[in-house]
Amino acid sequence: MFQPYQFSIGGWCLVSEGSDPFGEPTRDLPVEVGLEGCAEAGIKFVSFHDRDLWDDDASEKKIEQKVEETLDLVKQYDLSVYNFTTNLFSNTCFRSGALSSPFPQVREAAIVKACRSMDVAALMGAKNMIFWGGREGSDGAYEQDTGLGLKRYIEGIKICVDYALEKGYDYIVTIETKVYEPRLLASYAGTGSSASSAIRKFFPDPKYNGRILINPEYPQHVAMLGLDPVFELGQLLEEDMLAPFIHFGGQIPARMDCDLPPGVGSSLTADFMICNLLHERNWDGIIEFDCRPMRTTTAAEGMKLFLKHSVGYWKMLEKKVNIYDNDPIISKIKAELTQTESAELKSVMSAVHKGTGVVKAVQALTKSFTSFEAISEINTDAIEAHIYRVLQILTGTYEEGASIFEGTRWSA
Ligand code: GLT
Ligand code: MN
Repeated sequence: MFQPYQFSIGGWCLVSEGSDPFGEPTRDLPVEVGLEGCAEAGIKFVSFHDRDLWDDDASEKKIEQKVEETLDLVKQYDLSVYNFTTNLFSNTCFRSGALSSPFPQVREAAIVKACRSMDVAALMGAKNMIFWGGREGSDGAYEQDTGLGLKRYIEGIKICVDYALEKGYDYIVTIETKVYEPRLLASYAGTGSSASSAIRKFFPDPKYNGRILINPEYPQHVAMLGLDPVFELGQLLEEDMLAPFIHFGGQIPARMDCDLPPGVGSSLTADFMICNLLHERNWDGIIEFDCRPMRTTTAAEGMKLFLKHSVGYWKMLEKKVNIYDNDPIISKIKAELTQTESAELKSVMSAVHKGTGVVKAVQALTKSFTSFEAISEINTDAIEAHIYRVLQILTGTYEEGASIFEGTRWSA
């Protein structure tokens, strides 16, 4: 049964003021406007950084009080806290990095702040604790040996994970990947695949299985490199490394992180492929918007419109997934793209999985093989037909569009 996903949003998106490095804030909306907008749009969860709620040097008492106030406030709008995260990038003390800084005093500050946030995450009932390592990188590799920097960063997170495990907290710890920004050159473990391999290397003990995962931000943090997020997504799903939520928004490819509203500046087909792959793989998770209204939006009405658009855009993608799943032309195309393997190929694969008998299996396959010329004769036109039909579904022209398939083997 098709299960539509639920929604969450970063609390910081609701109060974002529209400033950029060259311009002052363009709006000043109380968080209540955003929370009310979430309730109206059907967003059920909201997430916070420690620093969204109190100053870094706040007393324990102040923090406890703020936690209570925040839980009360979100409850008034029928929302609950989904993620908690520690801000290791805004305070000027982290200008040389945080968990990875070459200065031990700065690393100490990062550990103190992050572990304090691990306690708060538990108090707030957060389902996940996010580590976004924006400052864990370099403006030009002048700081330290880059391998050592990575080790410091991931071992810093490991301190926090162990701290939480020893305290018996049951939330998941996630690394949010972004390859550069705010550092100019690179962040350590800045792509989904590099973070995934770092987790394997630094968290080998099975006690960590499923406890430290990756939360990507699609398409922003991948499209900013000019890459297509759906490839990274496939890897994370295949490796069981995908967190139970993704961040979602809009991004112009090959630009700094835009955090535009979903769909704005993005590729509609890539967004569809993300939504489709998550559903095809029966991923059970939540879509957390990490994006904001454009700078030209200044009033409450615009903020609420942005929230409704964000939810509506994702629901539109899911509607397209439903059409795609039930489309007779797509099903014929898909049948060609998902053919069963020959007995010989199956034997090779099972030998590889068993770890023995590969040579014998490849020899049998070679014997049954016809010729490269014969293989070249295979008809691969289904691939192009596939994208044409997807475009028709996405643009709502699939009814009249079906006519271009008439007379072909994919005709309904
Ligand atoms: C920052 C970053 C986001 C992260 C936030 C969590 S902070 O805005 O660009 O993608 O999710 O720390
Ligand atoms: Mn994010």
